[in-house]
Amino acid sequence: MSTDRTFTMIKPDAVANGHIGAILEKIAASGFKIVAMKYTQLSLRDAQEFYAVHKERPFFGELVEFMTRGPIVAAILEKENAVEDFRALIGATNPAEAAEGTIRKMFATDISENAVHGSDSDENAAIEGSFHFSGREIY
Ligand code: RTP
Ligand code: MG
Repeated sequence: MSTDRTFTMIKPDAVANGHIGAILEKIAASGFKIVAMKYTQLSLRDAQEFYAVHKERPFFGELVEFMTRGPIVAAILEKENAVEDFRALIGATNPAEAAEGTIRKMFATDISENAVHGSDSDENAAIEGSFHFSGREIY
């Protein structure tokens, strides 16, 4: 995957609250192009593997339960400086600390149920994108 890509998920809380359209609109308006997208649901195993880096954290069980609770939207986004710019667009992990106008400020419930995921490095963007999409699903 090129370094101009990042990976995102619209998490189960935002999907259940009817925010898919508004979030995708904001992503598009911010200059990101969708190069892959699917509506899916993580299995327990998927979520444990995807968030394996957090497995020793106290919130891991809660995180896995939340992320498998309902469907998500997974997508690969393309833009110059995609990883950093997307993290800026979604805002701080805790919506109470997120800047005005960020996706988490607008749509997240709390620090656990925070509406969206964004890769934190080019390396992780590539790993996470490949976790969800095969080469022929990326356009
Ligand atoms: P993400 O990976 O989902 O984009 O979020 P992030 O980088 O902003 O935050 P990270 O530290 O990677 O945490 C991953 C997700 O775990 C949940 N979390 N809950 N209850 C808590 O204290 C807590 N802390 C983190 C959130 O869903 C967070 O996005
Ligand atoms: Mg993270």
